Amino acid sequence: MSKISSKSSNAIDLENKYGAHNYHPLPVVLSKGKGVKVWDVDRKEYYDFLSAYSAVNQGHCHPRIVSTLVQQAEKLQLTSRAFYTDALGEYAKYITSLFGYDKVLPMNTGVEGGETALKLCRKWAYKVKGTKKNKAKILFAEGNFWGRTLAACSSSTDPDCYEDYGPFIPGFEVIPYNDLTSLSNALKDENVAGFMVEPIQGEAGVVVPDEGYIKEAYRLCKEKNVLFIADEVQTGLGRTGKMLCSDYDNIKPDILILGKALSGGILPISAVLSSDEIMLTIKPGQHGSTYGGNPLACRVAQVALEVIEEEQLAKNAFKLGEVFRQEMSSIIQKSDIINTVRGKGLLNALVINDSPESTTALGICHALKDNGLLAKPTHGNIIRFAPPLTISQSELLKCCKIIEKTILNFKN
Ligand code: IF1
Repeated sequence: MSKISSKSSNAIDLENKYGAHNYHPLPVVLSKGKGVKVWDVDRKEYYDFLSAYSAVNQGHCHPRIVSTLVQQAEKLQLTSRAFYTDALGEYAKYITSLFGYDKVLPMNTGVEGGETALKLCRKWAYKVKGTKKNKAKILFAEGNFWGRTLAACSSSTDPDCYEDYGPFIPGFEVIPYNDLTSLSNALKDENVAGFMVEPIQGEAGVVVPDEGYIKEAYRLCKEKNVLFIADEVQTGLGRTGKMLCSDYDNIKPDILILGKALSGGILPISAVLSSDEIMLTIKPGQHGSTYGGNPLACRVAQVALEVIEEEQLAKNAFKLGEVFRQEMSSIIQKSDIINTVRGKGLLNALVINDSPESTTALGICHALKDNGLLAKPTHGNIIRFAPPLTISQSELLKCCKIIEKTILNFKN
């Protein structure tokens, strides 16, 4: 591992001294980003293969998004929803027609999107489906990750997420992911109101379910008048090679949750989309947020979506994802430390041939950093590779060479 400069170590010391220790970052101190690249305080260049966990699909500091941010920031930034603005209606019309829903409820972080979706599901259960008060149940998949709130911890199966955060929220039930029999059995309970699921599990290690799992899960839910809630905060907005990962299964989730790249990584913006029947169960004053739907976020989100559409980022992700997995497969032939590559579009992961408790994956990420590419392990032995969707084929092939060189020369 390369020595870090005094500039970097000063920044690291400050963060450690005055910041909470709720992360353990790689020893790199970034100060600039543009497109698929970031630079550290010593002006060393890196390819960003994390994209802030898929929030920077449009590339760092995308010029159109930045200029929209600046223009709106000099005009009107935040009014709260106590008043109307000239931005929210236009944005709401744009995003609902883009994804084919009646209404959008704008929030800020992805987890607030998840919380909003669960509140809508419970409201709908009581007001429309007729579930007995406080009896509504919501299903989640083992390995799910949808944020850090107590509700998110209450549905988590990862001790790092839930340990010592109890007591947990009742009415949540966890079933195995990619297991239709378990889902079908769980749906026998008439109090089940919703099933919230990621079409590909990101944090679990880019776990791609069997072909048709999402489609059949959706059908089973519809059969029982249970809401299918798609958490596309990480998989959405072109990341997996389609606008939505759900598009691979040709289903339209009853509730769709978007976040991260909805702002192109410029500020926290999330959105929950649904039908009038579901959305209008929440009446004025029954849900909201200070910043939700602020004019700055509306203008930024709209242009961030336009960039994805106009630059055909989903198509690029689809094409280059296939190139990436092919390149990784050829490395797997030559190396005994990696055994699997998996993913869709430009959401991929390499499974390291070592135990989840090992530090091999982290060691490889340190070596990748020294070779100019930033990536991070998810669980233990899995390294996620997710560059901005604006990456070119030649940049991608250059990065595959960096990954190959690092893997083949890696000594644990
Ligand atoms: C951290 C993980 C990824 C998400 C999905 C909702 C949210 C996330 C599918 C909540 C957020 C982030 C959170 C961030 C690291 C990152 C992450 F490693 F934590 F699990 F991407 F895989 N649904 N994921 O992935 O969105 O509230 O964060 O805006 O908490 O360390 P958020």
